[in-house]
Amino acid sequence: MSDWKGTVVDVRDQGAFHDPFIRETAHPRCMGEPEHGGPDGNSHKPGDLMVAEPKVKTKRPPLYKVILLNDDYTPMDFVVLVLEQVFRQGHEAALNVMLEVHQKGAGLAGVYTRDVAETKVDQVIEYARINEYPLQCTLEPES
Ligand code: TYC
Repeated sequence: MSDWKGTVVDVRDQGAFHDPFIRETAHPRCMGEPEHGGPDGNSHKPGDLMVAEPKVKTKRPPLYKVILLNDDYTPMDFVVLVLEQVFRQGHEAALNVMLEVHQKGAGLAGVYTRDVAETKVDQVIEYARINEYPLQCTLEPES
């Protein structure tokens, strides 16, 4: 399946070439004056179809850091397990993050889009709660 997101525009009336909504950066293959050869060597005349680039630019969604917080009661092994299970970290990475949180008070568990980050926070807090540990984590915008 093609993932091309351009638009096919009917240029039956020649004015379509001057449509202010078709940006000058439309693909050169599709440009060229009616009745003359375009840069691609093809002629373009009324009734031809031309191709315009998509007018809507997509933006990357904002990202959020999930920060794990230290406390005096949650066992280290449980924190490592959370990092492995919820944040899909390998054992060594999980151990290092847990130690960083333990020593510095907070540490980065992962970076995600808002919905995913919120779900991870909920999972950590719920997982800790049913095990009766006070483990907490929070969200913060990536930058
Ligand atoms: N400080 C805890 C202890 O000594 C371990 C711990 C590490 C707790 C990281 C929370 O996010 C945490 N058992």
